[in-house]
Amino acid sequence: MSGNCFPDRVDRYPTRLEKPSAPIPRAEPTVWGGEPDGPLCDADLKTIAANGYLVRPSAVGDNWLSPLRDELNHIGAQADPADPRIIREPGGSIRSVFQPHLFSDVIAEVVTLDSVLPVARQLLGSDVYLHQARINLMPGFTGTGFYWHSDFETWHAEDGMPMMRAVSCSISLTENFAYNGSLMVMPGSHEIFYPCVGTTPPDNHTSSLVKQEIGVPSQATLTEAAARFGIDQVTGPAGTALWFDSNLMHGSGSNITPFPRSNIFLVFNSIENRLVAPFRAETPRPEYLAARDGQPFSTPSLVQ
Ligand code: 6CS
Ligand code: FE
Repeated sequence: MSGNCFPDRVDRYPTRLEKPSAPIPRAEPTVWGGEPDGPLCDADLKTIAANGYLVRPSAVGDNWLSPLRDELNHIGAQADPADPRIIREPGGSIRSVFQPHLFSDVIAEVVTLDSVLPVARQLLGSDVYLHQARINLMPGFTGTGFYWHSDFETWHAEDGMPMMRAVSCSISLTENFAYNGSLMVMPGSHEIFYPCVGTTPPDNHTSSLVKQEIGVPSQATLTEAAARFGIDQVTGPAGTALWFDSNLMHGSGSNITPFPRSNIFLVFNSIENRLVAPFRAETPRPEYLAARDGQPFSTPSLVQ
């Protein structure tokens, strides 16, 4: 398929094109709420607005970490081989599990912690719902990474997310060192949308979740972006939350160390940014990858 499936719709961020196209400056704010709207102070809000990401240690207390790790092992052990929500590495080990909050009450509780939901609401300045939730498991020795990408590029093209008004919260369950496949980000890159070359094949998600090949910038684009923004590596102890904007350029290398890396990954979208038909794919991805009828969280925790 080529071109916009819905030519009458305004597509502010055209991507999956036939040939390279110039970068597009971001139109929307990154931070939609202010200091009175949630737990983040003005300095935190300025940091994420400028860099596109914010690291918050101790988002999940130590008492949560071993139950959560147990849940991950439990989900892995119980996994139905036919369940499409379980994504495996080519070698067979589990790479990601989508909708883990439906497998585990403990994981569901994490979503509504004071260090999680109210932050998402503050950043997006509205009620929010879960667009996507997953656990990522990067085992020692054999874990493979994620190539450079902007999440928004996929969510816009394949899921029909209209605007950059979504934020991801990645909570580490193991220590992130510089050497065990921790996330690399290009600080400030969330301000630029880099259109990608190549049309979306049918059922792209059946391969892209193991190895993304469509919707990744060219090497020339990444070279320019890295020269402009630099690369930060996000390290920190288990329990740290990394908040990052939907359009931040990020990726990770493989993990050949013995130290596994696992995290709970929650994507919040504003209820004012609900999905429409995909901008560059014939059919929407399944609900477990991109919620179309996600329920807004109606009982926000009180801000202390
Ligand atoms: O497909 C998704 O929703 C997410 N996963 C990958 C590998 N790339 C785009 C986005 O981050
Ligand atoms: Fe990503």
